[in-house]
Amino acid sequence: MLCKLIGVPLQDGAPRLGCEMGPSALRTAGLADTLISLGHRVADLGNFTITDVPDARHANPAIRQLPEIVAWIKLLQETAYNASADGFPIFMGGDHALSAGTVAGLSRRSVELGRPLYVLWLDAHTDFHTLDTTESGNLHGTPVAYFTGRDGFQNTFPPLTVPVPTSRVCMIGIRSVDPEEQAAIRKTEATVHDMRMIDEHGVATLLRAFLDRVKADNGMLHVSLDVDFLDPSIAPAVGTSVPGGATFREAHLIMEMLHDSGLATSLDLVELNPFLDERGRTATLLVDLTASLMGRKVMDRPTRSF
Ligand code: NNH
Ligand code: MN
Ligand code: MN
Ligand code: MN
Repeated sequence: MLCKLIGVPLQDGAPRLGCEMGPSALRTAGLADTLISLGHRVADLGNFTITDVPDARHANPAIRQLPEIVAWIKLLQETAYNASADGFPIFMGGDHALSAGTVAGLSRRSVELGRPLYVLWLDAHTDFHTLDTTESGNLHGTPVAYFTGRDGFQNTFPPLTVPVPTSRVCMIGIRSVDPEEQAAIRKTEATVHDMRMIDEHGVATLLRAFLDRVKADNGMLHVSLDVDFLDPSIAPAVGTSVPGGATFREAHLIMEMLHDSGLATSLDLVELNPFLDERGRTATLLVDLTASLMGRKVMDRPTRSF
C-alpha cells in the first residue's frame, strides 16, 4: 500500500496553541519508518499551508479564526480529493477542524468512484455544532455538522460537492456533548456510541455492526481519530481531555479489526498537542495505533478454533 503522509499544521480551530506541532511530533515518533517496516511504501507530501485568507464573517460573535478555517477547508478539500486518487492518505493534524476539509474532499472522490463514503468518528465529542450554535466559538467543534450538510454553514464554509448522509456516520467514545448538539444529533440517523455503550457491549460488537454495513455497501471508510477519544491517562497530549475514555486495548482492537476488515481507505490523526505531551508518549501511541490499522499484529489469527 502507498501511504501518503499529509502534514496539516492547523491550530486555529482549537482553544489552545500547540496542535500546529502535531505533524512534526508524528514524524519524530517514527510514523514513516513504522509504515515501511510493515511493508508499505510511504510518500511524505510535507506540510501544507494556507496562502490567502478570504474575507469571511458570521453573526455569531463567539466564532474564532473563521477566515483561516475557511481557507484551510478549501485547501484540504482539494488536497484530500487529489491524494485519494491512489494510495492511503494519512492526514497528520492539526486540530479537528481539518476533518471538515478532508471528509468533504473524500466525499467528492467517493462520488466519482461510485462508492459511498462512510465515516468512523473516534472522539469524546460529537463535533456537531453549526456556526450558529457553537458557544465556545472553536471551530473544531463543527466538522461533522458541516460535512453531513447540516444547515448553518451556507455562504460561509465552502459549498460541499455532496454531503455525507448522517446514516453513514458512526461515532464511538462519546462522553462530552453540548445540549444543542445532543438535540440536533438525536434527530439524525447517525450512530452515536457513547462510553456507556462500550462498557455494556464492548467495542468489538459495536464496530463489527458498522463494518458489516460498510462492507455490504462496498463503501469507502474514512477513520477520524481525535486524541481525546483515548483516556487521558494514556494520551495526555490534548487540550480538551475528558476522563473515562477508551483504553489502550480498546483503541488497538478497533484498529486491528479495521485492518482485518480491509475497509479503511483514509485516516485523520487529530488534536495531538505535543506541548502537552510527556516524553512523546501520546505521539508514540498514535503511531502504534496507526501501525495496528496498517497491519501490525502480535500473532497471526488462528485459523482453527481455540
Ligand atoms: N463541544 C465543545 C465545543 O464545541 C468541544 C469540542 N472540542 C473538541 N472536539 N475537542 O473534539 O467547544
Ligand atoms: Mn473532535
Ligand atoms: Mn474531541
Ligand atoms: Mn461547546
